[in-house]
Amino acid sequence: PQTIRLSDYRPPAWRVPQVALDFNLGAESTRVTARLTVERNGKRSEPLVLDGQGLTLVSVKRDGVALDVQPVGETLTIDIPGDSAVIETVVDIAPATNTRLMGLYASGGMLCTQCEAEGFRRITFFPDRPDVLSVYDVKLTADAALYPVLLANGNEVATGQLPDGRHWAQWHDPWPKPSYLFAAVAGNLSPLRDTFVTASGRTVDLAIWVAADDVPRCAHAMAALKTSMRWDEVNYGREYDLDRFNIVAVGDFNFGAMENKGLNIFNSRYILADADTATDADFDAIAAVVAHEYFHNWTGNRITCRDWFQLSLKEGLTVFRDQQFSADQGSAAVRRIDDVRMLRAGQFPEDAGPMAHPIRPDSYIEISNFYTATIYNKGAEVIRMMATLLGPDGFRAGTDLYFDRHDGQAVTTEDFVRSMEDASGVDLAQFRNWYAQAGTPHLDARITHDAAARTAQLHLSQTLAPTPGQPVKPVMQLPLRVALFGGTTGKRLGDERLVSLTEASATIDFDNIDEPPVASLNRGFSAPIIVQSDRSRADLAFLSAHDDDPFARYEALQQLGQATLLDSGDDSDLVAAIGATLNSGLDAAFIAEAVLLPSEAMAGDAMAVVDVDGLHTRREAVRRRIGSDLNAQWWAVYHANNANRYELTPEAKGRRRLRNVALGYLMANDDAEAVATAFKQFETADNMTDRMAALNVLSHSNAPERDAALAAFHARYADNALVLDKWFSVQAMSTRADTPAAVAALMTHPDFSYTNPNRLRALVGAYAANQVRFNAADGSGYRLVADAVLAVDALNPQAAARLVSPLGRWKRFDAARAALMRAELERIVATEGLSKDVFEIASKSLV
Ligand code: HT7
Ligand code: ZN
Repeated sequence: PQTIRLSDYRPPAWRVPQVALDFNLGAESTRVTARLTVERNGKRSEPLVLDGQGLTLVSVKRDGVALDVQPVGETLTIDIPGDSAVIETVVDIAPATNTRLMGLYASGGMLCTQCEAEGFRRITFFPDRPDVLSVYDVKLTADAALYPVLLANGNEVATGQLPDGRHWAQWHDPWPKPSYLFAAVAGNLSPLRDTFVTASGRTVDLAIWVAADDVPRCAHAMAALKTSMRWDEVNYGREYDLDRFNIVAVGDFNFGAMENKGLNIFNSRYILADADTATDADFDAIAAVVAHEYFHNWTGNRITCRDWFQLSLKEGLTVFRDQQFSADQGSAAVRRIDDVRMLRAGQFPEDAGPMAHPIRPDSYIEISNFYTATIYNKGAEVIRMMATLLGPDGFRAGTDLYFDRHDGQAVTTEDFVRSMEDASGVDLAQFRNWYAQAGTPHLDARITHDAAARTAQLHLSQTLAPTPGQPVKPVMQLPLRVALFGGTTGKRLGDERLVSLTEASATIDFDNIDEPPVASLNRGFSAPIIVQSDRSRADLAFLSAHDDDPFARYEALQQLGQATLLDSGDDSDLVAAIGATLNSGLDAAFIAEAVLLPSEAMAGDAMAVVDVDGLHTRREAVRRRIGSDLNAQWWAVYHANNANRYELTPEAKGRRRLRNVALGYLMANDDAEAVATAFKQFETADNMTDRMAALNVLSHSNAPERDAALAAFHARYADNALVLDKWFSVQAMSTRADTPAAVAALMTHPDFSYTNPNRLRALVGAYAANQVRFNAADGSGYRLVADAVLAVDALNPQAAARLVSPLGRWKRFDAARAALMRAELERIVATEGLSKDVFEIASKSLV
């Protein structure tokens, strides 16, 4: 397959200011007539080249005259003698057999589109690249009984009935947009409606479209949408710009959601929620994703990407904005902990592995493979660092300038950074390395104290290991929030400082230090790096009790936990620190996160070679010790946080979380009282958070209640696909030794399906994240995942490719496991007819 390179970028030879699309919709066959007004871009002499994939071409006309042209491969080339023309193409497509879920496809009786990144070419011939912006007029015609609702981008301008039982709707989107933001939906859908009055007084009609029975489950998403709309006005000065905003939820979707202009399409898991079917984490994820897609209206839609190498321009910035939004809705500290946990679990391993790439990559084979944690989450961290360096006013001035300067354009990450610099006067020359360099910087920090001089020195040095294609790394600019605490008084010694480390090493001086200091480093996780320091276990325990930055306080306890998992020594200081945190009187949500041990995956990442079984044994032993030594405290926490009735407030969510963390520790020793308590909670819970938490702790146990709970859960939710996903996941994540066999059996369960990405992720994706059981020494986990990759690749290459990366981590494991993983990768690469999606990840993983 061909490699696409940033260095080969050229502006389009032809612009397409106007597009008129006419869809004659049917699940088996849809006819698409496209009229493109095309204009030569400056002095370019090339013919018009249109992308098209899987289209049956019926006819082509240039200025009304039929042309005898045929596509070659996946392009259709049309000679145009003058500087402009109207090109009309007619194609047939087959939504019902579109299992890739890209382009126009059928899901749950409806027809819907997904065009990002390159799906529009599966609908009609078009220059399918983000720097071609067009105004769209769209007519949809369909059977009125099967598809009573017809939606597209923008505003509805006309509707009509036809004598044959069909009907039509005409939509106009006044805002020029790239083809990846096109959307259309036809279905038997019902709306949850509302309105929003913008800051300037315009009323916007809002609707979330779902199956009629699901309408009551849309209230939370609607509330989140309205909160997001106001938040963007207040925090970024951004107002919504159409009369309507529609959201449609679909059951089959490759990703979380899609920000199509005025017509967002969502994976139903990020819309549908009520207390009986969704956990607190689901509710939070819904609000975050609704906000994320809404915020794209400015960061992505009004200002879009010049090319797909600039993907982080919209994704990193929009994730940063959704993180800020979520932080404003509840505990900012807990949100930051969650963001960092996700970064460490998903992005750090990617940055240390064979697919490591900068947030602005240089090349790709398949762009769908680059919707990664690096582009999204590290991209957000890079924006956050700029916000830290510029300060709140400088950052806001920077985004204001960016919106003013580039509204209506397709731009680059460089354009964004320049706006930041120009508005703030802050030089970001060295900072730009973050866009071009892959890998996670390591920072070494040591503190010395001169009691006589009353000074302390913080000695910092940074390194960045080579990554594929980047053997030598420049020095990075690291914004580090640091503070010192008095080891005797426990007080902060002076103000927090923002250190901008621009050298390979530096010493930071502190004055008036009268007692031995303990350093609080990278507070708030101000830079996305790995910190190694000379802080002792006692220092970490001290910070876990005294640090006034909540993230740093959490981090101190996590590092103590990590040290405990990696040593075989005494763990009493950890147990004591957890006990003290339980008694700290801090917010329940914070305590719940702080007292959890790092995951096996996280601890494994810190080892030269992951000791799969040793780590599992050690972590379980430490958990049992924490469970038994603090047994009375866990019971007290469990009972004290029992709510009388369900509420969805931040406080109630925090209490549920802490109570369920307590239940996990109580279950660590599998004792009869804890099992009975978990089963009772499972049976009597009035909400999914508590029911699922109980099922989760039971899933690891050998008690007979486990199977009873799993069976009851399945029976209760047999008709709810999103909840059944949880049933599959909880079994795939079980630490029980029989999990590999259980997962193999679940692959043949009547409710399992290779074609639904949510179900696939719920079973195979969850299993691949179960470090101790996926990495079973006999290689059965690797074989199962590779088999799934090959089975899914024939249906949905994007979904298949996402399952490959766990096998790409072979260098991190012992020789026997590495050989087994490589063998599966080799088997995948040798398979005939492999998609370029899977080929790219599997072949790069073998290097
Ligand atoms: N911008 C959207 C990306 C997306 C996507 C990418 C590849 C294949 C399918 C997809 N569906 C949506 C989602 C977002 O970041 O908001
Ligand atoms: Zn996005």
